[in-house]
Amino acid sequence: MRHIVGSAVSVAVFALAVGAGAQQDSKGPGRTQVDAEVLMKHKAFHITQGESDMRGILLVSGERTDIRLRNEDKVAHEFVSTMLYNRPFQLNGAGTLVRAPKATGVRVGPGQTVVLSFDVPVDKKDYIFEVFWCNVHGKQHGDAMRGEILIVNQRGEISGG
Ligand SMILES: [Cu+2]
Repeated sequence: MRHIVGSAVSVAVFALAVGAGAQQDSKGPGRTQVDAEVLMKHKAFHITQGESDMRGILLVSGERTDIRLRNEDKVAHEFVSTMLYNRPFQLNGAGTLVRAPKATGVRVGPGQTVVLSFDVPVDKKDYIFEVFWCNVHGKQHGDAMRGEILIVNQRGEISGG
């Protein structure tokens, strides 16, 4: 009997440790480059990478995109978005699929890191807005755990807008 399961687990633990580690070595070998990173801390979202001018997440339409979700709180948080509704995406890490009305997302346990991978939607408009929220702490307007995603056709196209 081969210990395939055992080695898979140690790889997963290593990946998690790297993901939760220092933010400085983002270009180091073995570390996945992501397009955006959202830190969940003190029951708020903090966009630590890939932030738009409007303090939302900036994405480019049609591009394969990775968003890292890091939960540093002691409670579970969710990243649920209208952008992911009816859209295939991959989860890397210990996340659970979450469905809400007209939105889909992932639940991230305390201290966990999950990477979401998907193709950013394409639209005829120059830019479109989508929203994201934690379905536990951000359901109401005015709650802290809500945010916006700005999708542009090309990088830098709306500078000045
Ligand atoms: Cu939450």
